[in-house]
Amino acid sequence: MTYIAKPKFHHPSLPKNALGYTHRDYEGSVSTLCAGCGHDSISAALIEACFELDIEPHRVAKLSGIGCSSKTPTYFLGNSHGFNSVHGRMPSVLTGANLANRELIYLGVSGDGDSASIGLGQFAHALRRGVNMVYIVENNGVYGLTKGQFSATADRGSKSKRGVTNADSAIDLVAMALQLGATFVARSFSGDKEQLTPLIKAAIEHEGAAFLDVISPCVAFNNHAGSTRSFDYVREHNMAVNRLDFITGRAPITVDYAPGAVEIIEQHDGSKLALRKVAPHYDPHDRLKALNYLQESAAAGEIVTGLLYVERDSEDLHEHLDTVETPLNALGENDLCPGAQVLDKINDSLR
Ligand SMILES: Cc1ncc(C[n+]2csc(CCOP(=O)(O)OP(=O)(O)O)c2C)c(N)n1
Ligand code: SF4
Ligand SMILES: [Mg+2]
Repeated sequence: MTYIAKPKFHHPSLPKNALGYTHRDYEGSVSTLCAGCGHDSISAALIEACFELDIEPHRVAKLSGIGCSSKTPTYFLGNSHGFNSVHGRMPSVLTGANLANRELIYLGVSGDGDSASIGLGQFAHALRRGVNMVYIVENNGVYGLTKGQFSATADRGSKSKRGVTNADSAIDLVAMALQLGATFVARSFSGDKEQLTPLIKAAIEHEGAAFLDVISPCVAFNNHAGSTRSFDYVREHNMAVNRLDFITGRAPITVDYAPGAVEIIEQHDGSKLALRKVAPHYDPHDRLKALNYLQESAAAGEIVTGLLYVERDSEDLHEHLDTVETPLNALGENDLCPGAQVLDKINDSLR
């Protein structure tokens, strides 16, 4: 793989965040993806979200599988931890890393091929276990890296670049995430940075399994007439149910909202989400209704985007397992090897 170095020079007037970092400090290598690929816009939104949240880059761990989408962690957060794993195996590697050190922010970056085919089982179990992470699928309906075969998320009846019709039913990862118990579920579009950036920020601050399905057109293999993942198609059929403003715990709510138009949702860390309802009757706290709404809208040919579900009192895997707060590599010998008496006590309790 080739890496293109970026010039080190920073313009002195670049805006800085509370840590004194500029956007440049959150960037990675120059992208080697096709010009115009939706995935690059998602990288840009991730950079923006981490800059705006004043995240120290060393607190982030990026994990991915295989695919053009899974290559993208090289192109953002170059000063963070990263692990490019095996095709479809990102969720288990992320789960292991998270169990070993809960102090990091985990970004799992995957593709529709990576998560809906070879990695479908891994996707399912990471979400049902409530691993504290942001799981992003950069969904283009094809295997971009291997030259554009239909993926399992491609709609039945949609056409490939060569005109072949897809006869298989599509897997809707959002519907699956809802059914599997993810506590934060959203869909967005790589071409809508205004919607995507606050969703990423909210997902990062969410405690538990946050799933983000981002429609991300592949300009090389799936951006033609007959595709349901092209820029034109998604723009025409995008139906946002709400718009999100992310407000950190420190900042008072200064925006003046019309009464009834906005719901304020508090998160564990004190941050707040101001949810502006576009579809007035859509309730993002009702898992079952969300599932129904999605399926009805899909049948009507609409692509529903926005914050689709959020659980107010979410929990994560560490709470379920009652694990120790300290990262495992920081535990001393006395903690790890508490002696024969303690071992006898444990053995006795199991007899
Ligand atoms: C075990 C294994 N099987 C198959 C492949 C071939 N392969 C590489 S990437 C890919 C699919 C990528 O599709 P997706 O996850 O949607 O990413 P995109 O390139 O579309 O972003 C496949 C099948 C592989 N690398 N490893
Ligand atoms: S092949 Fe498609 S998914 Fe891969 S970089 Fe090019 S446009 Fe993006
Ligand atoms: Mg893909």
